[in-house]
Parts: sequence; C-alpha cells; structure tokens
Amino acid sequence: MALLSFERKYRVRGGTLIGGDLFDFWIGPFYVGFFGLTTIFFSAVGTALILYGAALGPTWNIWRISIAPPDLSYGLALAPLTEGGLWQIITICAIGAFASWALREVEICRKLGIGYHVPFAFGVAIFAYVTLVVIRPVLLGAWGHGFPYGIFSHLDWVSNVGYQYLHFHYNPAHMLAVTFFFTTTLALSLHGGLILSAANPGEKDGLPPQQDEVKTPEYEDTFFRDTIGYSVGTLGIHRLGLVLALNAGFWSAVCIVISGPFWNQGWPQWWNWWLDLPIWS
Ligand code: 07D
Ligand code: 07D
Ligand code: U10
Repeated sequence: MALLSFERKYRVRGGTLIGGDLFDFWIGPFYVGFFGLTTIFFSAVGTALILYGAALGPTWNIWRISIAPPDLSYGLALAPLTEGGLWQIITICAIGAFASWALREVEICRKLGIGYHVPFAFGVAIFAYVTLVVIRPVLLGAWGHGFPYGIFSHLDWVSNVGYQYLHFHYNPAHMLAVTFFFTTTLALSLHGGLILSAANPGEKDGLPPQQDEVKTPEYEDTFFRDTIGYSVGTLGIHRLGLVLALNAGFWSAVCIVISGPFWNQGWPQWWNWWLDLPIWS
C-alpha cells in the first residue's frame, strides 16, 4: 500500500491514553494528541527559560552559554531563579517534555496496533538523564550534583566528575556501558552492510545495479554461517540491536549512580577486592 493511502486508512480516531477525541488530530505530518500539546508546552517554556538565563549570563556564544544548577549549599531546597532556580525549572520542563514525547509515541503505537518497543527504548534514555539530574543528586543530598545545561560546560562536568574518582575507566559499570556502546555500533554496521549488500549487489555480469535481483535472507544467513559459523537471523539481529543499545544506556545510568552514593573512593581502589582475595595469602 502506498504510504499516503496507508496514512488515510490508519489516521482514524482512537487509541488515546487521555483526552479522548479532543486532541486526536494531525497538523501536517505530525500527530498532536494531548501529549503533543504538553510536549510543545514544556519545550517552549524550557527553551524560553534557557534564553532568559542566557540573557542574564555573560555570553551569547552558543558554545559557552550555560545554566548552572544551584550551589551545593542549597542542598535539596529550591534556589532563587538566578542562583540555580532556573536550572531547577528547566529540569522539570525537560523531564515533562521527554515524558510527554514518550507517551505521544505510545499513543501512536496504540493507533497503529504495534508494540511499545520504541517508547520503551526512549524511556531508557530518559532514565539515564533522570539518573544524572534527579536520582543521583537526591542520593547525594544536593541539586548541585546535576550537570549544567551548556554545550561545553556539560563536558567540563563530565571531565571533573570523572577525575573526582581518579580514573573513571576503572568503574566496572562504565566498562560494561562502553562495551555495549561499541558493540551496538559494530552490530549496526554489520547489519547495515549486510542489508545493503543483499539489496543492492552492485554491478555484476554487466548488469546495472537496479536490474539485479534482491537476495533473500538465505543469502544473508549463509554469509554469516560461512564467516563465523552462525547466523542470528533476520528478526534476531533487530532484537540483538535493541538489547545491546538498551544495555548501553542502562549501564551508563548504573555507572554514574554508583559513583558517590555507593562508592566514594577512586575507582582504581575498587579493584582492591581482587588483591584482597584470600587465595593470595
Ligand atoms: C544525533 C540525535 C540529535 C540530538 C542532538 C542533540 C541540544 C542541546 C542546548 C545550548 C546523539 C541536540 C542538543 C538540544 C542544546 C543548549 C542549552 C543524538 C543525536 C544533535 N548531552 N555529551 C553532545 C546532550 C550528557 C557528552 C552533543 C543532551 C551527559 C560528551 C550535544 C543531554 C554526559 C559529548 C549533546 C546530554 C554527556 C557530548 C552531541 C541530556 C553523558 C560530546 C549529542 C539531555 C551522557 C558531544 C560538545 C549527540 C559534543 C556531546 C547533548 C547529556 C557527555 C550538544 C541533550 C551529562 C562527552 N551532547 N552528555 O549527538 O560534541 O547525541 O559536545 O542529557 O563529545 Mg552531551
Ligand atoms: C543521558 C542523554 C539522554 C537524552 C534524552 C533526550 C533533546 C531534544 C531536540 C534534536 C545516556 C534529549 C533530547 C534535548 C533535542 C532535537 C529537535 C544518554 C543521555 C533523554 N567514557 N563518563 C559515560 C565513555 C571517560 C564519565 C556514558 C567512553 C573518562 C562520567 C558512556 C570513554 C572520564 C560519565 C561513556 C569515556 C569519564 C560518563 C555516556 C572513552 C572523564 C557520566 C553515555 C573512550 C575524564 C556518563 C549516565 C550515556 C553516564 C558517562 C563512554 C571516558 C567520565 C558509557 C567511550 C575516563 C562522569 N561515558 N568518561 O550515558 O554514565 O548516555 O551518564 O574514553 O555521567 Mg565516560
Ligand atoms: C527507523 C527505522 C526504519 C525506518 C525509519 C527510521 C529508525 C526500517 C521505515 C527512522 C530513522 C531516520 C529517519 C534516520 C535519521 C534519524 C536520526 C539520525 C535520529 C535523530 C533525529 C533527529 C535529529 C531529528 C529530530 C527531529 C525531531 C525530534 C522533530 C521535531 C519536531 C517537532 C518539535 C514537532 C513535534 C510535534 C508535536 C509535539 C505535536 C504537534 C505539534 C505541531 C504540529 C507543531 C505546531 C506548534 C507550534 C508551531 C507552536 C510553537 C512551538 C514551540 C515554540 C515549541 C517548539 C520549541 C522548539 C525549540 C522547536 O528503523 O525502518 O524506515 O525511517
């Protein structure tokens, strides 16, 4: 079915989580829904507050604009607007916008009658963000442990927090997260490469590419059986990709939430458990 006639068929009312038929319509290509409105609301307020904070700050240099969280001395209290209060409201807007976006995805999945895999996956990214700016600061007792909202300033935060634990690479959950990120790119490159190689084999036998046949999944399976002795299969590679990527985000959240709340020495020291094993004595 052509895309446009498909859209005509599925663009009917129903499947909303809240608001019934009230916001159940489209503007151009975009589905609106109750959560479309809340997305627009939170992103508009959050963006306006970032612009306001930038106007108060020393620079309009896009790389250097930064909205800092409150000083540690404010603990978990609300801070005055210009001393971290803006950061606190922007954080509420960001969480509101991300959660709205995920719920709007859920409504679209319900309309289409498909699974909730995509909003679930986005939920893992939201979880990582909430870990950085809510869960860990609450566990440490101060909003000041959140990261500042600025392009370069958030990099400074990552570096400073990393060195606070001497050598962040020794954090075992960071190792897992990094490995999952690397494996995700490996899996996507293998999958993208394999699909393109089967769909568009290139010039062969003097035929221009578009006249060549698209190869079946048997060819794809056989390539990996011949190479590594096993093929995970056409559905399997998508399951694997999702699992790898979600683990990357999940272990990232773990690696930062344990830094401070559950381990406050350098990460190299954590490995002393190995030296302390009774088998060495
Ligand atoms: C390609 C999808 C499109 C999304 C884009 C990001 C904004 C921010 C706001 C000026 C893959 C849009 C950016 C709306 C503008 C203001 C106030 C996604 C794609 C293009 N980071 N980070 C970047 C965010 C954290 C780290 C780039 C966000 C943690 C490092 C961009 C968050 C830590 C490096 C950016 C966030 C951390 C970056 C490219 C939230 C650990 C880089 C991002 C909400 C996770 C890289 C100058 C990208 C860079 C980079 C955005 C959180 C580390 C500005 C929105 C605190 C080490 N981060 N980041 O392509 O070039 O993502 O930085 O959590 O080297 Mg970051
Ligand atoms: C948080 C983003 C959520 C985004 C959302 C959506 C918009 C809309 C609109 C485009 C989690 C935002 C959307 C704003 C945009 C439009 C229209 C994703 C988030 C909800 N590290 N490290 C990680 C590596 C070092 C340190 C994670 C590698 C050093 C600290 C990942 C190396 C030190 C923290 C990772 C390396 C150090 C991390 C980041 C190499 C510094 C964290 C990915 C090769 C001296 C952070 C939860 C992530 C973390 C984190 C990788 C080095 C410190 C595993 C590969 C040794 C302090 N590092 N790191 O989390 O776990 O994504 O955060 O050296 O806090 Mg590290
Ligand atoms: C996959 C796949 C597959 C496919 C695919 C894909 C995965 C095999 C079948 C998809 C993959 C791709 C297309 C590849 C590229 C994708 C990436 C690299 C990922 C990163 C993506 C981006 C960087 C693009 C980001 C763009 C976004 C998020 C869209 C932004 C849109 C909006 C802000 C509008 C959202 C609409 C809402 C909320 C509801 C309705 C509202 C409106 C219509 C707007 C009207 C409102 C106003 C004008 C009011 C003003 C609003 C304000 C002021 C607030 C906005 C604030 C701002 C700061 C902008 O596997 O299968 O193929 O294709």
